[in-house]
Amino acid sequence: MDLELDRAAKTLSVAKHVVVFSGAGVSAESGVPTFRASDGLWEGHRIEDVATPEGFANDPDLVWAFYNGRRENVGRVTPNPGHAAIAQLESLIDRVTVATQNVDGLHLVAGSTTVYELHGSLRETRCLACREIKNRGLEELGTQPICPSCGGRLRPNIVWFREQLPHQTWAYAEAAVTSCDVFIVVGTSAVVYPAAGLISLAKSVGAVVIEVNLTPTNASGYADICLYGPSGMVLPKVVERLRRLSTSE
Ligand code: BV8
Ligand code: ZN
Repeated sequence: MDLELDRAAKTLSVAKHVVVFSGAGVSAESGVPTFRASDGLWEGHRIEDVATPEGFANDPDLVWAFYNGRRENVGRVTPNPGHAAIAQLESLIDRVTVATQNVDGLHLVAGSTTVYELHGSLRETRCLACREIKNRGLEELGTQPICPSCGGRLRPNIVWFREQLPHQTWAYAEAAVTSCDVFIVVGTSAVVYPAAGLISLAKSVGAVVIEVNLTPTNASGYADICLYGPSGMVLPKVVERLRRLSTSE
C-alpha cells in the first residue's frame, strides 16, 4: 500500500483541480450507516417505502419518521479524519471540488468550501406548494411539518429514486469533473446513477482516477490507483505524504 500511497501523493502534488466524489462510506467511520450494507433494507425499511415519491405519497408520516431518525443521528455525529483530510486538500491544491452523494452535510462541517450535494441534504426541506427550499438545521420537525411561508406540506429536500437531481448542482458537478485532472472516488459502491456516471466522465477527460474503498467496486475498473482501507485512515496518509512533498519542493 505504501507504493500506492506515494503514487497518489505524487499525482496530487502536480494537480491543478481535484474533484472528490464521495458516497456513504466516507461517513461510515463517523457512525452514519451506509446505504447498501443493510442489504437493501435501510434501518429496517424497504427503499421503495422511504426513498421514493410514491413512498412519500403513500405514507408521509412514515417517511418523515425515517428522515427525522436520520436527522437525529446526523445531529449526534462529527466528521471523521477522512472528511478532515479532504478539507485539508484545499490548502495544498489550487482547486478542490467535492461532489457528494451523501446528505449528512459532514463535508461542510469538516470545512470543505466547494461542496455539491447531488442527492440533497437532510438539513433542508422543500415545500410541496410554494417549492421554497429552506435549511432548517437538524431540529425535530415532527411528521407533518408545514411551510411557515404558505402553509403547504413540507418534504425532505432529498433526491429520491426516480427523481431528477437538482439541475444547477448537477451542472456544476459535471463542469467541475470536465475540468479536473485528478478524480478521487471514495466510499461509494458506484451503483447509483446519474451520480456514478461522473466516474467515467472523469476518465473520458483524461483525469487520473484514484479510488479509496474497503473493497473493489463498480468504480475500480476506471481507477488508475486503488487504495484499499478505511477512508478515515487512508486519506490522512495521502495528505501527510502530499504535505511532505509540498514542503520538500
Ligand atoms: C434518476 C437519497 C432520472 C436518499 C439516494 C429503474 C427505474 C427508474 C430509475 C432507475 C431504474 N434503474 C436505475 C435507475 C436509476 C436510479 C439508480 O441508479 N438506481 C440504482 C439503485 C440502480 N437512479 C435514480 O433513480 C436517480 N434519479 O435516475 O432520475 C429518472 C427519472 C425517471 C425515471 C428514470 C430515471 C436518483 C438517485 C438518487 C437516489 N437517492 N439518496 C437518501 O440518502 O435518503 S441514493 C443513495 O445511494 C444515497 O445517496 C447513497 O449515497 C447512494 C449511493 O450509495 P453509496 O453512497 O455508494 O453507499 P453504499 O452503501 O452503496 O456503498 C458504501 C460504499 O462505501 C461501499 O463501497 C463500501 O465498501 C464503502 N465503505 C464502507 N465503509 C467504508 C467504505 N469505504 C471507505 N472507508 C470506509 N470506512
Ligand atoms: Zn410553502
